[in-house]
Amino acid sequence: MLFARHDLHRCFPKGSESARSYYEAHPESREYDERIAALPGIGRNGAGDAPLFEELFAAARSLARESDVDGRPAAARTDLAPEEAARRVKAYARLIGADDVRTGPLRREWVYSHVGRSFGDAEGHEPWGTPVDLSHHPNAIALAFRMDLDFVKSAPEFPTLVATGAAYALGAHVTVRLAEYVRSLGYSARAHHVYNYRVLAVPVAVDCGLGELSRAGFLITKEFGLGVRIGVVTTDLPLSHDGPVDIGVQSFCERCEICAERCPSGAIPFGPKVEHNGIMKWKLDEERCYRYWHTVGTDCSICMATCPWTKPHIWLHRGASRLAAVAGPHQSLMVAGEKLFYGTGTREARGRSQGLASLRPTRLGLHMRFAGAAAVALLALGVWFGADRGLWSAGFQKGAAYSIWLGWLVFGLAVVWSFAAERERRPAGIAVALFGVPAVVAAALAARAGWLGF
Ligand code: B12
Ligand code: SF4
Ligand code: SF4
Repeated sequence: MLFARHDLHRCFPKGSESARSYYEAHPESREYDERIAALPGIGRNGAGDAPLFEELFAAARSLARESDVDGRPAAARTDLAPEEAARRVKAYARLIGADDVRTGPLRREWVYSHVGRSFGDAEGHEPWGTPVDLSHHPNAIALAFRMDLDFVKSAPEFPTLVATGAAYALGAHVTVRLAEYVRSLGYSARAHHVYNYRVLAVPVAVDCGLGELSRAGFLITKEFGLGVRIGVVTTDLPLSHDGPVDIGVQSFCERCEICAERCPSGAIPFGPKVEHNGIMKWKLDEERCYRYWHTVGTDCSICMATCPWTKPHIWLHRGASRLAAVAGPHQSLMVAGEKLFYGTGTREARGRSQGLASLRPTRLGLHMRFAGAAAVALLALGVWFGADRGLWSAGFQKGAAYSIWLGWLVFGLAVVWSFAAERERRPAGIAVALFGVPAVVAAALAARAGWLGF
C-alpha cells in the first residue's frame, strides 16, 4: 500500500534491497513513487501550529514497536462466556476513549500478506517483507474514534490534519491498552493502529458492524458518518459477534455523488460499483488522492467533510440519519436537500490561513439544552396566548390550525437554533426563511380574518 511504498524512499537508504525487490515485482509503481518522494511532505503549511501536528503523530509513533502492540498473555486464563468477554472489552475500550466498539470475526482476506511499514527496518519493528501470520487470532475488535468536526470542516486546510493526528494518538493509546487488557485475561491480543497495522481496517470494521463501506472508499458509521478513524485489536479471546449492519449506505451512495463531485483530485468514482479483487465496490484511485495530499500539504479530508453523513450527533442529524438508513427514493430528496442547505462547493474553510486559533469550540451540548429550553418557553407562551384569545375553545378548525402553526414555529426555532449552534450560517438562513415566511404569512392571514382578536 501507498505509505509502505513511500517508506521505501523516506526511510530506507537509496538503492536498498527492499526497494530493489519491490520494484522488480512492481515496475509500474516506480515512476509514481519517485515523483511523490520528490515532493514536499504534509504538515508543512501549519506555521506555528505545526509542532502540535508533529507531537500528535509522535504520540502514536511512540506506541508502534512490536513490544507495544503485542506481547505474552498472562499465564492464568480467565474463563469467560463470549457474550461476557465482548461486554467487558467494550466497556473497557469505551472507558478509556473509544467512541464505538464492535466485535466480529477476523477473516484471512483482510490480513496483509507481508510487513509493509518497518520505518526502514527500525529497531523494535519487524523487517520489511516479513510474512504476516495472524491465523491464531479468529476474532477482531473494531474501535471507532470520532474526529473533531470543527477542525475537519476546515478541510483541506491545516486544522483537519490536527483532527487526524488527535484521533490517531487516541486510537494508538486505546488499542494498545485494550490489547494489554485482553492479554491480562490470559489470551493473545495484538493492537493495530496508524503506525503498525497488519490488517485492512475498513473490511474488518464492516465485519464487526461498525458501519458500511461507502462510495468515498472508506467506512460510514451511523453516528459519525465518514468523520471517524478506526483502530483494531485481533485476538483469540472467544467473543460474541455484532456485525455486519445495513444502515442504508449502499443505496444512499448510489443516489449521492457529492464526494465524487467535491474531490479535487478526481479519485472518487461516479457511477456504479465495479469488481475489484473479487469485491463489488466503488474503487478509489488512491494514487490521485495521495498526489493531491502532497500538493495541498495536508491529508485533504474534503470527502470526509462534505459527506452528508458527517454531521454532529445532535437530534436534528440523528433524525435525518434514521431516515437516510431506509433505502428508497426519498434518499435522492435528502441528497437534493443537502445540496440546497449546505451549498455545492466545499464547506467554508474557517481555519483558512488563520490556523487553529480561529477555531472556537462550538459547545454544542450547551446550545442544545438552550434550544430545548427556548422551544419549551415558546410553546408555553403559545399555549397561554391561544388560551387568552380563546383559540383552543373556539372549535376544532381554529384549534387545529393554531396547533399546527404553533408546532411549526417551535420546531422551526429548534432547527434554526441547532444550525446556528453548529455555526452553519447557510442552513440556518435557509431554515429561517423556510419556517419563518409561512409562519408569518399564516399569522397575518389569521389576524386579517379576525381569528387572533386583533
Ligand atoms: C494506505 C491508506 C490510504 C491511502 C490509500 C487509500 C486506499 N484506498 O487504499 C491514501 C493515502 C490515498 C489514503 C487516503 C485516505 N485515508 Co487512508 N488508509 C490507508 C491505510 C493505511 C491502508 C489501506 C490499504 O491497505 N489500502 C490498499 C487497498 C486494499 O485499497 P483498496 O483496494 O482501495 O480498498 C479500500 C476499500 O475498498 C477497503 N476494502 C478493501 N477490500 C475490501 C473488501 C470489503 C468486503 C470491504 C467492505 C472493504 C474493502 O479498504 C481499503 C481502504 O481502507 C488504512 C488503514 C488500514 N490499515 O486499513 C487507512 C484508512 C483507510 N484511511 C483512512 C482515512 C480517514 C483516509 C482519508 C480520509 C485521509 C484522512 N483525512 O484521514 C483519505 C480518504 C481517501 C478515500 N476516499 O478513501 C481511515 C478510514 C476510516 C474510516 N472511516 O473508514 C483508515 C482506516 C485509517 C484509520 N485507522 O482510521 N489512505
Ligand atoms: S482525501 Fe481529498 S483527494 Fe483524497 S479522495 Fe478524499 S477528497 Fe479526494
Ligand atoms: S458523499 Fe454521498 S456518495 Fe459519497 S460517501 Fe457520502 S453519502 Fe456516499
